[in-house]
Order: sequence, then structure tokens, then C-alpha cells
Amino acid sequence: MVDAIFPVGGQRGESVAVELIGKVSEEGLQFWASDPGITFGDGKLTLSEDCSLGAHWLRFYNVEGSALPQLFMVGTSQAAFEVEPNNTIAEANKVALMGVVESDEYQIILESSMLDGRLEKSGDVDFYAVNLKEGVTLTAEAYAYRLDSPIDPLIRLVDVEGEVLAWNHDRFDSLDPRLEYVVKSSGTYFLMIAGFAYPPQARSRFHGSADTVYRLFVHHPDFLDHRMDLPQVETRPGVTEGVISEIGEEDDHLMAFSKKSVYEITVNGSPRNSPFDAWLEIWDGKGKLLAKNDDAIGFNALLEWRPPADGTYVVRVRDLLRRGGDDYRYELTVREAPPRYEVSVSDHAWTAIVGETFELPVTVKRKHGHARPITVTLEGLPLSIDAQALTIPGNASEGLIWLNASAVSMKVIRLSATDQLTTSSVYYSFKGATTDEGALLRNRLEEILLIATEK
Ligand SMILES: [Ca+2]
Ligand SMILES: [Ca+2]
Ligand SMILES: [Ca+2]
Repeated sequence: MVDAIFPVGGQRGESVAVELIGKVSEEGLQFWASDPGITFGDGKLTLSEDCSLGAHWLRFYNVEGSALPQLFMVGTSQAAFEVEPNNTIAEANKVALMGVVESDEYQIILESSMLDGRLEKSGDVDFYAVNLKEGVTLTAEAYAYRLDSPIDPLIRLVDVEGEVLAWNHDRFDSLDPRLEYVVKSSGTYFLMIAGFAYPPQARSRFHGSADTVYRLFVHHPDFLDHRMDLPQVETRPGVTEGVISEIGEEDDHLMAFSKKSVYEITVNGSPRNSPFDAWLEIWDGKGKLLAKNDDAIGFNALLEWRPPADGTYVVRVRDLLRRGGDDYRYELTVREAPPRYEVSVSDHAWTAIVGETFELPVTVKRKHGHARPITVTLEGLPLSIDAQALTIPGNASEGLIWLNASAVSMKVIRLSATDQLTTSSVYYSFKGATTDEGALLRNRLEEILLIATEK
């Protein structure tokens, strides 16, 4: 079983050598990725030029089954790797700058770095040295819990004397930390990342293991964080196209909303593989932030929102990292949330026995008054598996799909559901989707592994 991979991300258009972590048997090892632009061979993942950006699922499996799929981040640049030893300030890895974007007009220099590292053994801590200018705001954010790494991580910022200047254990919405610090004087500073075992263990020592992987983002934008004074545009519900053409730009769409309705507001990069990483906010007329979202689905943002009162609100759209350019195009869609249904399965992999009837249970969640019958079908089944479509009555919330396998097989398949008005994928929901610890980078898997074995 592949329990983790390292590194946890790569650059679009490039190949990256990956280490498969866990008890991995090369024999009969199969690979599947949620984006067709990701392929695996000779120990390398190859990411095509048109691979979409964001977090994707990878699955390594064989006839024995599969561990949970792994999250893998595809970006427009390559991360640097940590180099051990880096357990003290004196040994700290130097953070090299990458992705510097300058704009004379707006005096913005986006300095950012990305580091792939691992807390490889119990007690491991990793130090990174970063040169900072007085007055800039340093942001350091780790992705580990959200990548399903078995830690609850923390970040500390220390000066050359080892004095702790700032620390963060958890973001507001996740066990992953996000630290911000306004630099008081120019110089070299040190970021330390470490973590406690998650799920928690009685020992309070810093956790480490081969599969404790992380990606650390360090930003220290040297820019005037002013809002560009752009006119606000009156918009109606429906689809509005826009472009964030300048670095730092925010688009404000003024819209009238009724408190009687629940609205569905989405921002999608356009086209699909656009670099635009959507950030969506809703503000009231008094300058109060009411709701926000990023990355609900890949780089796209989605909010389901009920206004507190009738009136005009500001729907603000920008790029997450405040980037901009001619290709930062988006589609903003606002509509009343329609009656909706979701169909899910309770596991990411299922094993049937050849010659025996197998029951695959599905569960329906209905929202906004949905009461139509739903038909569930299986797509991509091997010829040796026979399955019947299932129709779930409008008043029911579960059903069983009956399968019969006549030969050994293993295949990643999809289940599709329709109420004759809309069609959607049946999904498996990962841990964190509904807990206080926060969600993973992606919480849904729409492809399940179906294995048929001899008894
Ligand atoms: Ca390390
Ligand atoms: Ca270390
Ligand atoms: Ca934490």
C-alpha cells in the first residue's frame, strides 16, 4: 500500500521523481490520477502542459486494494527541497526567492518560495532562513494536514538569537498553520516547522515518520497593500465574465439580493487550466465581510449564501495570491440555489467476490426541497461485471446497487446519478469535510476502485 508520496507537488509541463512511501510492491502496481494530464512511469510523475492547476488525486493500487488516494499539487513552478540536517538555526536551509513579479505601476513585488520537506523521524524539526526587509509582512503557510499527512503542524519564527518572534499552530479553518509577521528591522529570520502526531498520541514529542510530508509556502510581498480604486460595477444574477488584468486588482460586483433566497455563487477560472486561483468575498454596504471562500473545487470558489436582509451587496473577486494578467480570466455565476441532491458512497475502494452477488450501498442527501427520484448508474465497468441501474424514490435516502462479477478484475470506475434534470457524480467524502479540524485540499473523490477477486 502506498501511504504517501514525496514530494507532494510538481510543476506543470515537467516530470518529477517521486518516492512511494509505505509497503510498496512493484508487482502489478497500477496508477490512476484524477487529471488525465498526470501519468506515472519509471518512478516519475509527468505533468502535461495542459494539466489543470491545483490539487489532484493520485492512486497507486493492486489486486490487494489501495490505501487512501494521495493529494498532489500541480503548480506553475517547482518547489525547492529541504536538505537535512536543518535542525538548528545554524543549519537552516536558505530560502531562495522564486516567482518574483514586479509591476512599476503598482509597486508590487511578490516574493514567494515553496519548499517540499518531510519530518522524517521522531523529533525532527526543519529550519529555513529567509532574508526580510523592514516593513514587509511575512506570511508562512504549511500544507500537511490538508494533504492528509499524519501531523498537526506548527510554525515558529525566530531571530538569530533564537528568540521566538511569532508562532502559529492552526489556521482559522484548519490544523495547518499560517503565520503572519510584520518585520521590524531588515535581517535574516528563521522559520521552524514541526508537528505533533495526528490523530493525537499521548506522547508530546514532535512527530516524524517517512510519510510525514509537507509543503511550506513563504510570501513576503514588498508592496503597498492598498486597494486599487476601481469603479464598482452593477451586475445582475447570471453569468458575468471578468479579468483580473493587473497585479493586486480586485473586481467588485454590486448585486441586489433577496433574503428569501439561498444563492449559489461560483467563480471559475476560464479556460479550465487558467492560472487564476479564485478568491471570493461578499461584503455589505457598511464594509463588513459576510462570507468568503477559496478553492472549493480545485482553484475555483463556491459559496452558498443566504443574505441577512434584502439589499445590495458587493461580490468581490480576486486572485488568491493577488496575481493578475491578461490570462487571469474568470466567470462569476450567481443564481438561486436550485433543489439539489448529492449521492455518496461510504468507501473509496470496494472488493467483490467472483461468483457472488455484491451489494454496493449509496446514500442520498437532498437540499432545498429536492424530492425527485434519482437513478444511479456505473460507468467504466469491466465486461466481466454485471450491474443493474438503481432508482431511488423521491422520498428515500439510500439504496443498494447489485453487482455480479464473473472474473477477476480491478478498475477505477465512476458512479453517475441523475434526477432527469441534472446529472452529478457520486462521491466518496474524506475525513475533515465536516469536522473542526478543517477540510483537506480536496474532500471528494469521484472515482472509486472496484476489485473482483476469487474467494
Ligand atoms: Ca526534515
Ligand atoms: Ca530537520
Ligand atoms: Ca496545527
